Amino acid sequence: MENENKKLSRRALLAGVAFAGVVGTVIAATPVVAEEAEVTTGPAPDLSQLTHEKIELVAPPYVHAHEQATTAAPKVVEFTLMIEEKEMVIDDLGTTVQAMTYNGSVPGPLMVVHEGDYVELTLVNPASNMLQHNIDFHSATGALGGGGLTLVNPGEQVKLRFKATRAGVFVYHCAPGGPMIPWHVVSGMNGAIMVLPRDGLKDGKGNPLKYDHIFYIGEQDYYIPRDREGNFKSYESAGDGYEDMLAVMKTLTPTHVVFNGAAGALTGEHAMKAKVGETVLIVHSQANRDTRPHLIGGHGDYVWDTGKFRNPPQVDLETWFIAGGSAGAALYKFLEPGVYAYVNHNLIEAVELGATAHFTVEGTWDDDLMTQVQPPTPIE
Ligand SMILES: [Cu+2]
Repeated sequence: MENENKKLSRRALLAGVAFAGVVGTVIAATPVVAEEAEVTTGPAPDLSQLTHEKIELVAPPYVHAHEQATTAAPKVVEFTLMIEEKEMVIDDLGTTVQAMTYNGSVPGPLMVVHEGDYVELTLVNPASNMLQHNIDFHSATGALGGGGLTLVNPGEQVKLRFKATRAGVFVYHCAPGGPMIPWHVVSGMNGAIMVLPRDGLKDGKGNPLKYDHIFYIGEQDYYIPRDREGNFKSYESAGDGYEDMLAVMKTLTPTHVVFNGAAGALTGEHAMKAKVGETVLIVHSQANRDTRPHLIGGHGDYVWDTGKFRNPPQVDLETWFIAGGSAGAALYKFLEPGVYAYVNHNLIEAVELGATAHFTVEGTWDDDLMTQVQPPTPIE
């Protein structure tokens, strides 16, 4: 198999289907599911009475404007994701990855709808790209989460509609078949969607919960090959680095674990901002690997660690667990000003591999919650 893999040209990568015989199953062009199971199509839904809303997505950690609760009837919410293959710098050494992105960012943008809405996604794979891509929504039902209906070659676009029937935060990611799946995901091709309950978030006892700000943090593990001297290698295109990256991927040991595409993407001048007394909702996704978010000096007041809003949130958490392939959400009201680090509390991953973000919080210090009773002084 090693030898066969080596023979695969960039052209074969482009036609991901060529991998079918090499490793496992692969998604052929649409319709996929019908090839393996007998499928008939039921009546088309009548959506003619529903209003359509077109949403312009924004790059993480920010999130497009949305209502936290709604009394409106379900809608068809239209999004467009433009696939962009591009070189990205991922640390302060200047290490690069030939990233695969939705809308040019790692992670892709957070989409927000309400339970019962229809998501209508236009997925565009411009001719300037080299690879086949698609999208698997963990919030969608059937056809490999939509992956089986959205495989597009460079120069093609496709439109998928699914009904958002389950409330929560969910990962979406590229899944073009076989070994292409993990490769695209660890090259950055993942994001999240938030399906809010129509009547908004609740505390588990029926009381509404609101947030003043929402931030979307996508955690990304990268597997960057090194040369003989141990320096990170760079490649002309994603395809050129494929075999080397696959070898690193198979060690299951990432070289980088970062938030929003690069070490330092959410620290210093890029820190997220809030004020004392404000409540933030932090949506955290990890499409490939387990993680354990922790807000240093703060808490998770209400945490949906599995990310699904029908489950009551847990309260007062110090650290929470997000399983690889899922997203979680944590609500926290800042009580003290200062800089807060938000980390993956595998502290090696936080400090050495990059998984640290910052919140800068303005306001008045509450001496009752904490004070330095005696500054550092020589021992009496
Ligand atoms: Cu892809």
